Order: sequence, then structure tokens, then C-alpha cells
Amino acid sequence: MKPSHNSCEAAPLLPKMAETHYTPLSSAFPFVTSYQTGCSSLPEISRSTERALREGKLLELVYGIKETVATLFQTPVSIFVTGDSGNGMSSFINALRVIGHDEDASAPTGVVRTTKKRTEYSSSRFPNVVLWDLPGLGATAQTVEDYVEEMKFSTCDLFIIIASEQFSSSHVKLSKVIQSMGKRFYIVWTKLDRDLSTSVLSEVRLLQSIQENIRENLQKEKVKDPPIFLVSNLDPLLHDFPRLRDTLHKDLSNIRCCQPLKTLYGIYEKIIGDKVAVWRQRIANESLKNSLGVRDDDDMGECLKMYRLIFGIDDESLQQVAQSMGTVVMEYKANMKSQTFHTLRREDWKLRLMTCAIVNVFFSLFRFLPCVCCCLRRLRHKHMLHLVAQDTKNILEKILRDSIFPPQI
Ligand SMILES: Nc1nc2c(ncn2[C@@H]2O[C@H](COP(=O)(O)OP(=O)(O)OP(=O)(O)O)[C@@H](O)[C@H]2O)c(=O)[nH]1
Ligand SMILES: [Mg+2]
Repeated sequence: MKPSHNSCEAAPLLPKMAETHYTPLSSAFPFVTSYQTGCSSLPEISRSTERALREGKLLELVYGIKETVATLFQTPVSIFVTGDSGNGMSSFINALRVIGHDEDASAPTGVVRTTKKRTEYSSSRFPNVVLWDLPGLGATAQTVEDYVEEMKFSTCDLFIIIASEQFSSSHVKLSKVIQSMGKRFYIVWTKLDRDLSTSVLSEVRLLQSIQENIRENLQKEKVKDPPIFLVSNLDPLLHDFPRLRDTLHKDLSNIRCCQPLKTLYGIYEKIIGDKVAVWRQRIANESLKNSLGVRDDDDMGECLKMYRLIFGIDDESLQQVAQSMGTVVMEYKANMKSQTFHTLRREDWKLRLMTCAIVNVFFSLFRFLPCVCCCLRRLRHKHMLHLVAQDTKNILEKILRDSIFPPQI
């Protein structure tokens, strides 16, 4: 008999998109890098996942999460490419798009000051991303504050600061301002081909000294370590370009998904909390045999199976989830305490204590005192319920993480 879920029904927790407010990122969703993003909307589809979770239908929940993530992946993202004039910003945009400087769609480049107003570019390699080529900072007498205002830095999701020849005070100031806005940024050192051809140092030593110089300058102004990439715009597939593209793809996923999915995880935690509260009431007030649908409410192994079924983390559901996520079930079971009653006891000292031999003897001795036995039974059940709920949260967190970055098997 499947346990009833009716009493767990509640109104949807997710407000309409326009009404949704999101808290800043925190360690509550540990898999994401903590930085502010421009994207914060959660598609309506995610509402269906709330219902699935309430009903303990994990596979339906996975489908909903996948649809949600697919929609979030289409969120437009703005990347600003900034730096001192002549550092190679426009050339970098062309290199990132892997197009030649003489192609029609390329950003104009030149030895004299070339980019005079913000211009947007796109690339099929980064769908729904706008790459903004900005006029260089050093070209005018304006302050960094005026530049930030004029270029509309607040509308940007991720910044790429371009430097070459020297890491100047303008680069440090830009880094500081962007850090204070809580936004993600990279430092990209260009014209590495020139450095390599003119330097007396070995290649390894030269790369090290450029990185160290950038880090020292930033540390003096208390700017935390951003990712640093050393490239030549003449070789868009060499040096740090592959690593840069990789990092960018990961950060784009984070920018688009982390805030909404963190919100979703918060909602799931609340639903699980509500479900636990309902079942605690049942444990306190009802006959467990009836509400759980078990033959013997002292058979902890059988009861555990029913609790796992209630939360949708039974073996069959986990198998289906793993299949749908394109991975093996052990991925989801590996860190799960409640695989069996034996593993749960092994992992949890409180449950071990509640079900140890002495307590069991006490249990059989006081069989004629139903109040005492009933009290102990309820304690055991409430604790087991709590442990299964905790496993459910961990599994949900993994599903959310895997839906952004699929596990490699
Ligand atoms: N050797 C070499 N030259 C580069 C590289 N990147 C850019 N350049 C050259 O540097 C000059 C300036 O490049 P741009 O991309 O126009 O620089 P920018 O920062 O956009 O400059 P403005 O638009 O004028 O502010 C051009 O002559 C480019 O060909 C590079 O990686 N290696
Ligand atoms: Mg330019």
C-alpha cells in the first residue's frame, strides 16, 4: 500500500515571475560561485516541480528541472570588454569569435584610436550572449567613475578587462570598481606573441612574471584573485584561449542558472520541511500501521522503505532519475545514508542508540506498558523521518547541480 500524500497539499510557493524577489547568493547552495548576476527570473515551468516534489514523484521533478534549466540557458547575457585604449579589446572580440579582422562582421581594429562608441557583437559559439566592445578608458580625460556611468556598467553580467604591455592603474581601478559591484570579471593579457618574441626570459618564466605582476598590483588594492588569461589575439586557439572559453562557458551557465536554481532549492527545502511536519503529526497522533501502510511498525527496515517512498527516493525512483540524468544510480546513492536500515544505523549514532540491543530488550520487557513503548517507537520514527528528509535534500541539490553541469561518466 502506498502511503497517502493528501495532507501534504499546500498552495504553490513560487510567486509569479514579476513578484519574485531573490536573496543574494550564499553558501546555502554551495556548488555555485558567489557573485551577482543580471539574471534572476525563474520560468513558470518550475512550479510543476513543486507539485511533483509534494507528491514524491522525483522523475517528474527531474523533467521539470531540465525544462527549467533549458529555458534559463537562453537568458541573454551581456559581456563588456574594457581596458586601456589600444590594448587589443576589439582584436580580442574578433579572436574570441574566431573571425578575421578583415571579415565584414568583425570589430574594427587599428593602431590609432579606433573604437569610439559602445558596439555590440554576437557569436554562434556563445548563443544569446552580447559582447560589448567599449571605447578604451585611457583615450579620454574622464575619471573611472564617469566612464563606469557612461558605459552603463550596471547593465553588464560579466567583464573582461584587457591589458597588454603593462598592467596600469586604470586596470586596477576598473577591477576595484567591478569587484565593488559584486560582478564577475577576468583579466586577459593580450599581445603575448610580442612579449614572447622580445623577452630574454624563458617562456615559462615570462608567463609566471606577467601573472605575478598582475596579482601583485591587484593585491595592493585588495582585489581578490580574478581568473587571469594570457593570450595572443593573433592565435585564437593557442595559449590560454581554450581555458578561457571553457571558463566562460561554465560562468555563463552559472550566471544564467545559479540564482534561480538557488531560489528553487530554497522552495524545495520548504516543501520537504512541510512534509516532515505533516508526518511528525501523523506519527504523534495516528496508527503508524495505517498511515504508513506497513504490517509491523517496529520493523524499521520496512518503515524506512515507506519513508523513502513518501519522499520519492525509493530505489526504483532513483534508478529512473539516474537514467534520465544520463548517469548511474550510484551517483545518487553514494552519499545517501538511508540506502538500507543497516547503512542508516551505521551512519547515525542517534539511531544506533535508539535501536541498540539494550533498548530492544527494554522494549520487549515493557511490552505490557504500551505508553513507554509507543513513546520510544515515535522517537525512532521521527528521527528516521528526519534522516530520510535530509537525504532527499542532498539528492535534490545534486540533481540541480547535475542539470547545469552534467556528471561525466
Ligand atoms: N601582435 C599583436 N598585436 C595585436 C594583438 N592584439 C591587438 N593587436 C594590435 O594592436 C592594435 C590595437 O588593437 P585594437 O584591437 O584595435 O585595440 P583596442 O583596444 O580595441 O583599441 P581602441 O579601439 O583604439 O581603443 C592593432 O594594431 C592590433 O592589430 C595581439 O595579440 N598581438
Ligand atoms: Mg577597439
